Amino acid sequence: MLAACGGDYAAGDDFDFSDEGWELVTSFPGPTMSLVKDDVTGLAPYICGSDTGFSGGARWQFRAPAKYTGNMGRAFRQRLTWQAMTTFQSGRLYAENDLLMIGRGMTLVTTVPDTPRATRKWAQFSVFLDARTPWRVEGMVGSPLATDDEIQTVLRTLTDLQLPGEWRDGAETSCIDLVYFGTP
Ligand SMILES: [Ca+2]
Repeated sequence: MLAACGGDYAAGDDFDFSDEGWELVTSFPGPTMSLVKDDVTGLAPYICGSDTGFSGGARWQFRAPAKYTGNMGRAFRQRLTWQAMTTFQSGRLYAENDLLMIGRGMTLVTTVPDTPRATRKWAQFSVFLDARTPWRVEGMVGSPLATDDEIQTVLRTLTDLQLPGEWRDGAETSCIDLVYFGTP
């Protein structure tokens, strides 16, 4: 475990120095990622994705860099926490967006509700890295709830972690900060 910024976690980012290798996951052309190094709120730095409007059926996500992957078994029964903020002019709010963990042979998805409803207002998010959060097994009939064993297996063989990015069907700039994976 690393001990930094006053907390324990398996991997984390506050974006103080760079975008740390985060990227956007998108199935359509358009959204671009940026590192905001300074802003009037004094809350920078953080990373953002900007899109120009409705993106079709699939929403875009933030993909965590390599340090969040590999054997992350020590994150089991801990939490993933982060903050998100969105800036928008118009468009409808999505009710939720997906959070994905992909391990060897299995993709787990949970939907994250309570999107940031006001423009430029940071919101705190937290999910459990165990069955206390309803992780669903994607690609299986009925998308059954994942068991603790399945979640632990995915964490031990993690190849991809994707946090919600897009929150609206209109143009937006949506940002994340203070990501801590495997934190108490
Ligand atoms: Ca959008």
